Amino acid sequence: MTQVVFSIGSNLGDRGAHLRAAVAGLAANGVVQAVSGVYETLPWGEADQPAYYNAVALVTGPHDVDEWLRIAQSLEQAEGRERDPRRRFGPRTLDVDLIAAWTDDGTPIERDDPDLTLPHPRAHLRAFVLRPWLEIQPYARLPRHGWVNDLVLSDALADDVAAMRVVSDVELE
Ligand code: A4P
Ligand code: MG
Repeated sequence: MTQVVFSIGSNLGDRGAHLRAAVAGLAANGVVQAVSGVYETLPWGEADQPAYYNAVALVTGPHDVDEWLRIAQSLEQAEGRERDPRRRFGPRTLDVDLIAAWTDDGTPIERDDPDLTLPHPRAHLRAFVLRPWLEIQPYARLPRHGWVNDLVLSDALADDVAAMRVVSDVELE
């Protein structure tokens, strides 16, 4: 049994429908304990692409983290995800990333493997991950980086947090 914080994002097609499909797919593989609201966010990494819808889900289930990665990738494929090797941070129908994971005694799972890095190597830089996570877990800690609340309030993320907009007419559960 593991507990995983997933980040889900979409900036192509029916963004809300892709995120709903991701949450339904996670629920089919475990218990979705909480899902954040949906945030519209400016593209991070490559500016020349549409705005994203982003959300975060807290999930427990009888899978190890390698199995969760395969589940995440199969959910992306089911939503028609196509990878463009020239655009590392380019547009996508659905991205499902593992942000952090814990064993059932609450120990953080840390990995430095490029195929699965935990915690996610860019999570601490991303308002679109940390702000929705804070909404569902006010006392969360990002392993290796500390309190999510402190990261959200840091000067480095202030502009990105201010630019996020809550999308009130999309519900994921
Ligand atoms: N991988 C390693 N660690 C992980 C992990 N913790 N979770 C490997 C998921 N995958 C992990 O991922 C590339 C490789 O990372 C995989 O082979 C996997 O084994 P990918 O999903 O195939 O490709 P990607 O999505 O282009 O890469 P990645 O790393 O997921 O991209 P990012 O860094 O997530 O960037 N702006 C906004 N506002 N909102 C977004 O959601 N997303 C991206 C994608 C860029 N800009 C964005 C957003
Ligand atoms: Mg990904």
